[in-house]
Amino acid sequence: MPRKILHLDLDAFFCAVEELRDASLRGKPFAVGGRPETRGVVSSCSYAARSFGVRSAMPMSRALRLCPGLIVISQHWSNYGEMSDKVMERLRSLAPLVEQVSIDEAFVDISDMCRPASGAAATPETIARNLQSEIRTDLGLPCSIGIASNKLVAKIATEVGKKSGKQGEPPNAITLVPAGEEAAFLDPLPADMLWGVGPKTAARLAELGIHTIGGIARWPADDLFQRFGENGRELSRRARGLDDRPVVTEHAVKSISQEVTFARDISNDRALEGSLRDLAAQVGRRLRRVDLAGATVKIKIRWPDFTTLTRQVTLTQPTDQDEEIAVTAFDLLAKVRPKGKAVRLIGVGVTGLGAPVRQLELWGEDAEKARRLQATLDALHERFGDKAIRRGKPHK
Ligand code: TTP
Ligand code: MG
Ligand code: MG
Repeated sequence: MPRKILHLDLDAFFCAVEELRDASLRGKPFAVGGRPETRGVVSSCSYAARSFGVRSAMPMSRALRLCPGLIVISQHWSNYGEMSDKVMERLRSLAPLVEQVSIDEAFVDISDMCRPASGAAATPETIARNLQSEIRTDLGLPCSIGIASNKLVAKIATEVGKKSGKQGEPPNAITLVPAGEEAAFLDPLPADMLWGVGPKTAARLAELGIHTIGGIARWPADDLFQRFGENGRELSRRARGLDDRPVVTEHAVKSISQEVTFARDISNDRALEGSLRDLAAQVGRRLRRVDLAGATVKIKIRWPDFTTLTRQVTLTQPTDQDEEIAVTAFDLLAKVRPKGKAVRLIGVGVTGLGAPVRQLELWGEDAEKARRLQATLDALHERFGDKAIRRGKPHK
């Protein structure tokens, strides 16, 4: 029996949440992201803005040139997290096998719901329609859904649906790929829509005259292996619509990170430490909200010449504490940064996520005190916002 995998991705997610805060934004060209004067980039843009060529990850200054009337809204992270949690909860009440892959996106294995075991089995189409209209009516958010026999094709189905929407409006698409038609569905699509085809691989494929996924599927698999190694073999399988990865519920989130690009390059140690501390606090808060801790702390640095490096270290025990993340990040920074060297971008993240260790004896009294302080700070932040309160200098 082929599986039935549903993939859901919210339409212009951050923008949709902003429209709930301010209904007058509806239908207007607007973007959520950083201010243009601080080298901000677009996080999410409304479908009306997309008609002007505005896209995610584009510098906000460029977005404004493309769309002069663009309204720029700054991010309200806690709202996005809250709405994302509600959507995921909704999915988990639909079926037990839910894999969240990003803040606004998840796979659900609905195979069991479609089996005619006890009386009338639902069709994938009804499941998708009902889910979409519930999320729209109860949570106020538009979404697009793809359904296929595996994750790879379901995700691409969602993307194809989003592209076929009416110009200037959230697509609200539902796209079904019947079992057996995977390869035919993928055949005409551009090669770079296939997972594993980045810009470099796409360019090398184009040199061979391969521009579509079907082109990859028809190319001899041995030759793809010769040219691209193991990835080539995988590409050949995927291009034919084959993917047997299961939907996994645990540790769907692989890493949590936060970064900032400075308006002007920064060489002052204290300013850098201050930024790292802010970023560590955001990472810590996001960890605690989803009840996870990270075993590995990493930093990312971009120098003024745009060269970028990352460094990481694995702790003896996973942490979800701002202070520990910050201090570890300072140490990593001190190791790679020559004194006084200017920095363009800095980021902090954690990976190796798992359940936080909570046993008292492993922590000791000081750690327990620190955690209670952290919980109090979290509660204050929730009530009064980010800048309301912060600790003094970190103790090394
Ligand atoms: P996406 O699902 O990629 O984009 P979207 O929901 O805004 O629009 P659509 O799916 O309809 O194409 O990302 C989900 C959210 O993640 C997005 O609303 C904002 C955030 N995000 C960023 O902050 N930076 C980015 O570069 C991207 C791509 C997304
Ligand atoms: Mg989305
Ligand atoms: Mg998404």
